[in-house]
This record gives sequence, structure tokens and C-alpha cells, in this order.
Amino acid sequence: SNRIPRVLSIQSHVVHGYVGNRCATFILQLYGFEVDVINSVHFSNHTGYSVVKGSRLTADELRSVFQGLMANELFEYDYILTGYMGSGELLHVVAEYITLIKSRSPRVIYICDPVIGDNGKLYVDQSCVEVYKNVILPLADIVTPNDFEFEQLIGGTLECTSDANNNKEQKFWRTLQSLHSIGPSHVIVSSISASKTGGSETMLQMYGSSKKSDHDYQTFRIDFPYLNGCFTGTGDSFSALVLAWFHREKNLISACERSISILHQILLKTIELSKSINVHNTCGNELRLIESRTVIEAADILFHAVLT
Ligand code: PLP
Ligand code: PXL
Repeated sequence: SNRIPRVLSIQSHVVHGYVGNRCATFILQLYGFEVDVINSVHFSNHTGYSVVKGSRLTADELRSVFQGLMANELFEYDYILTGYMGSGELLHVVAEYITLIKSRSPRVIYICDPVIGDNGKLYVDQSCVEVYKNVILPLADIVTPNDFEFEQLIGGTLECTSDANNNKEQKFWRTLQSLHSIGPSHVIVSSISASKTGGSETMLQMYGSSKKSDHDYQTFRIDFPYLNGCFTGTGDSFSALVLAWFHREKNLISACERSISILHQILLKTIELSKSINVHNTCGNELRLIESRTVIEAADILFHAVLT
């Protein structure tokens, strides 16, 4: 149809820089989506800077915003996207209203980036982990944890290897698929160092699994080069890209090929343009999303999926 697809995106806002809704809104609007934006936090900058000021949305404020949307009958979406929420309390309110949206529009697709932390560090309350597992994931259609978030959700460590015909590989996929049994039809582990999986330290891997029917899954992997540097907002950009390309192509594998390829080019552009080191930011430079708009639109596939 000609109707513009509508997305409800609930993530962080930062005044300066690009994480959360500052990534998702730009990317989705560039692709022509209508984006309704709820900001879970309103911070000066992302938490990688030495100082972070601003405020968090309270559960009551979030509820009130949802009630306003409902009262005006604006509560009809094609997609829901959630990222950093920060507290279990907010997640409970989100779950309550996603349930309502889904009851009105059963075809809505919910993409959940379960933002918990990265590189072994939590950046939300520990309480979020149980809420994701018990309350949020049962509602999600697509879930996009990184390797640390994945381990938090399954309460174990990822033992993986890219050796085919290997018991460990079987075990890896079974572990990954344990998230399907909680709810999502599509599980994407956005990035694992290939050295963890027996590969080269200069590569990362994305793992995906799509449910075809009960106990029948299409599994795949995408290998892509690790780029030296510390970037923030990659996971948030990735989930927005997956939403957009899943909408366009109705296929998780090609959506992931495009998303990983675009993200790689955004990082190349960011590195190219960041010759001078920003001393205020201990974790790299802000993504250069605006300067990447042509690569986001072109969406060339650089890295192909391997079906496993
Ligand atoms: N670098 C690239 C090129 C990626 O495609 C990804 C995957 O999404 C990442 C880094 C890291 O993603 P995340 O922030 O989810 O760990
Ligand atoms: O990219 C995840 C993220 C989201 N929101 C805020 C953040 C970060 C990572 O640092 O600080 C506010």
C-alpha cells in the first residue's frame, strides 16, 4: 500500500551526539518512515563522556504520554522499536502498552534491542534482565542482543565455534534458539568477536535464527571486519536498520546483510572524518550519520550471509 509505515520508537535522547533515538529517527526518516518518538532519557550526551547531565522519564510520565496517544487515537503502529530504557519500572509500563497496541493491531512487529550493557559491563539496573526475560521478550518479534546481553538473557556463557559439523556448534544454536522459546520469531546476536568462536581477532560475526515452524529454524552467520576504535550507537543504528530492511524485504537474512554492510560503511566514514581526537569523550567519536546518508540510502551489500 501507499500508506507510510508508522514506527513507535522508545529509546534515549541525547542533546549532543548519536545514540538511541538520535540514530533511529534519522535513519528511519531518511527511509521514509513516520516515526513517533518517546525519549526514555533526556541526557546531555551518552554515558561514555566524563560528565552526563539530564533526566530520566518516570514510569508515571511514560504512562501519561501513552494515555495522550491513546486518547487521540494515535495508537496505531506498524512497528515498535525499543532500546535503552534504564529501569525495570519503565519496562513494565512499556510492556503494558505494547500489549494494548498489539491487541488493536495484531500485525504490528515489535523489534526489541534489549539494552543491558556491553563488554562485560551493565549500563542499566540488574533488575532489567529479569524483566526483559519475563515480560518484554514474550511480546517481541525480533530481538537484537549483543553477545554480552545475550549471555545475560540466557544466564550463561556463549560457547561457540564456527567449525561446522561440531557438537559445540549444535550447542551454540540450541542456546541461541532458547530465546525463541520465550517469544521472538527472529533472534539476532549482533556482534561476537570471531576470536571467541575460533576465528580471527580482526573479524566479528553476527548470528541469526528465524523460526520457520515449530522446531524448524533458518540459521545464518555474517562475518565482517572488526574496525579498531570505540564506537557508541552502533547497536542502536543496527536495530533501526534491521527494522527498515525487514520492512522492505520481508526477509531477515537480507535485512541483516544490508544492516551490517551499512553499519560498516558508517564506521568507515566516522573514522575517515575523525582525524582529531575529541578529548572530552573517553569512548571514541560520535557516529557521522549525516555524512553517511548516501551509504545508508544506497544500502550496498558488502558482506553476505552464510547459511548454516
Ligand atoms: N561494528 C559493526 C560493523 C557492526 O555491524 C556491529 C553490529 O551491530 C557492531 C560493531 C557492534 O554492535 P553492538 O553495538 O550491538 O555490539
Ligand atoms: O548505545 C546505547 C546507549 C543508549 N543510550 C544512552 C547511552 C548509550 C551508550 O552509552 O549512553 C544514553
